[in-house]
Parts: sequence; structure tokens; C-alpha cells
Amino acid sequence: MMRSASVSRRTAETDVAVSIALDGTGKAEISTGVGFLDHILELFALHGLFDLTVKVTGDLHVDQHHTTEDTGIALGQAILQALGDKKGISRYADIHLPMDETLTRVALDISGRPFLVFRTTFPTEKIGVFDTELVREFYQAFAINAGLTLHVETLYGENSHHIAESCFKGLARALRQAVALDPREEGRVPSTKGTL
Ligand SMILES: [Mn+2]
Repeated sequence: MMRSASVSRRTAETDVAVSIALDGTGKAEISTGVGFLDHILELFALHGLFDLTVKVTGDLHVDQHHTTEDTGIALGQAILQALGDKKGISRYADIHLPMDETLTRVALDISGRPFLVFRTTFPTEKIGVFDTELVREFYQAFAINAGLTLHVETLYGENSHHIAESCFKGLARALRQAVALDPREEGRVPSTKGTL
């Protein structure tokens, strides 16, 4: 069974197409019109071992906000769809992800009860032309639409590029573990409720 999904989402502000295969090889084809967003989505695919295609046409004449947020919405929806009935998944995962001077902790639960705790701040407003405040916007949109309980905390760090990258690599590595099928679950949904 292929755990994959495609989502197309069009509004007056953006046109987003996302395809993901959870049991992939890390192959990425990303084009959002925002260079840094492309960069972190490529990292996300590689470190999650997801095959990921993301094509976005957004209102970048306004700013990068809608493009970044709507990409998070569509990616979250695609992952939720690809998970299907969630039978046999590991469900929980956490990781400490170091990048040079930065250390970020990501803990998540594929719970169906969306919640974001985001304790990461950036020492600069921009990474290149990318607004660092949009990292949180992305995580909020992603967690809500994927149905994740998602906790992100940067314990320390000085460089904004490293901080953002540690967040996305941490998300990818934790998600890779949480979506992985655990043979000991024998195809059960890992919840006493019988559903997630
Ligand atoms: Mn980088």
C-alpha cells in the first residue's frame, strides 16, 4: 500500500500543489518562488525520506506570508491524507537536532488533536529576503492541518539560518520516526480509543 497523497489548493492569494509519498527516498522537486522556503522544504524531504513535490504561485508582490502559510496548510493536509487510517504507525517521536551552535528539540504526536507550542525566536528579522516570523506561521498552519500535537523549542542558538534549519530538520526527522510503521503494532491504530 502506497502511503501518498496529492493536494491542490487555490485561493485568490495562492495556487498550491503538493504531492508527498511518506515511504520515499528524499527526492524533492520544490518551486515556491521563495528561495529560503524552497531550501527548507528540500531539507524536510531529504531528512524525512519523503518524496515531495511542491509547486506554488503566490502573491509575492504583497509579501511572502500567504505563500509560506498556504504551503504549510497544503503540506499538512497532504500528510494527513497520506497517513490514511493511521494503522500501525509509531505515532510519537522526539529529537534534539543540533546545527553548529544551535540546538532545537522537536516532539510530536500524530494525535488528530492539533496543537502547536513554538518556543523559538530569531535574532534577526530576515534570513536573506525571508521573514523569520513566517517560520512560526508555517508551523501553525502545518500542525493544524496535519492534526499534529507539535512542540518546537530552540534551547539555544545564535544564527537565524541555523535556527530555522534546525527546526525543519528536527520536524522532518521526528516525523520520519512517527509515521514509520511499527511491526509490533500489527496494523492497529495506536490509541486506546481505536482511532486517531
Ligand atoms: Mn542552509
